[in-house]
Amino acid sequence: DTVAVIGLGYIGLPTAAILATNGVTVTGVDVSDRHVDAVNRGEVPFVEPDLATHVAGAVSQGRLSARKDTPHADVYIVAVPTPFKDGHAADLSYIDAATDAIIPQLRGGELLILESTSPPGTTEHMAARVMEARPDLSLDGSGNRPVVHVAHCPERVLPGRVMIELVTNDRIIGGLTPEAAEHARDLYQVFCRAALHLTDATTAEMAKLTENSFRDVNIAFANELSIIAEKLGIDVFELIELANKHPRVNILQPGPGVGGHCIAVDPWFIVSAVPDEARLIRTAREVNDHKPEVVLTKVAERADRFKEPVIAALGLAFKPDIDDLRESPALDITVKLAQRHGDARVLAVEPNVEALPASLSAFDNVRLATVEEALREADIVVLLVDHKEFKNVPRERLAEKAVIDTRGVWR
Ligand code: SAJ
Repeated sequence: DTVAVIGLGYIGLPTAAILATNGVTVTGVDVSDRHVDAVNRGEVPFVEPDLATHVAGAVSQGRLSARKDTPHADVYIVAVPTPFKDGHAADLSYIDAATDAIIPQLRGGELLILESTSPPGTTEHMAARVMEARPDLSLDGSGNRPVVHVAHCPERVLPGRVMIELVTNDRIIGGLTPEAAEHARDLYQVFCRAALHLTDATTAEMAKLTENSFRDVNIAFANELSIIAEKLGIDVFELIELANKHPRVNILQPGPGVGGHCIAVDPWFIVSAVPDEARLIRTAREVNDHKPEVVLTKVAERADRFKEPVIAALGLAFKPDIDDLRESPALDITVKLAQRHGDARVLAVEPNVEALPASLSAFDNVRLATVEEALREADIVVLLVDHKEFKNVPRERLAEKAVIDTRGVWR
């Protein structure tokens, strides 16, 4: 079988590469010249451990190539972004565009898999779009029309561990029909060594959203505890460590907010589908989104004590030991520090980048600094990301400073 993977991003490209290195002939399709050209040269347009080796190998063996238009294939995997629009509803325009490009290629017998994280009902919506355009086909063989199988198989891999987790994570496969799910299982069996669980499409969509909402709600619980503990004058990290000694308690860690393109987004897809019912899930999002303001208020209280304070923001990425700054609460906080404290100098410390992002370089009171410079110059140190470089800062270097440690690294 030939496979076309639509969308060569953080999920599509690793999936295309791992299928190809397992002997499948894969065409990657992307709207971006940069992505297409990079893949055809055997290169990777973004950082992900081990991905470069897979792509280089697959391309040199002639198993993987990329192009901008959608070819005919036996299996289509759609892995395009589903951002949210105003009001937090999902923007399905990328999925619709990918589907519209596939439709004219269909002859019957193909399998169409949606991998993008999607609100409940999206797989059915995608199938309905195909059926509307192609009344000569069917989803189940009804009327003796050739079948197009449609399934949802959400990605669940952790950025930074994608090439490992593609192989080792269980997968959920939701078919619009049982046959569609079975066909999709045959495909994922090519590279996935873990269990493949078959269900219907809407359950699969909700399973993915539920996993990320579970994490969001649990982080919100920790973040709320951090605000409560502050009020009570106790250390939240000690509190959580002690509560977690109970055999059935496992609280996550508070921080300056929740970032990344999944956990801070996906719960809204549930909320916008069932706004009256999803009360806890909505509140968790609000608690986590409010956390940067709580940190900013704390910094402002400290900054008031200085005439021209030097504020060091340690970490810009959305989580430790990566260079990904997108939807990062640490970056958001640092930008607002620069905005709101015009009289201050802000030292942004991010060991994983070589230059300030545009949102920060626009300010003339911000510069990219090393840990050493921050320790030498800062009056106020705000630890935002638990990067490994920050963990063994000698505590005596912090003694004279106002320290706000949002991750509990220096307890
Ligand atoms: N965070 C905390 N406290 C914690 C754990 C995380 O504040 O105790 C914050 C992080 O700092 C970060 C955010 O949450 O800002 C999200 O980080 P993460 O490591 O929890 O998750 P992601 O966004 O990198 O990846 C998640 C994963 N989902 C789950 O673990 C349930 C991954 O498996 C998914 O594939 C991915 O979302 C996705 O693409 O949906």
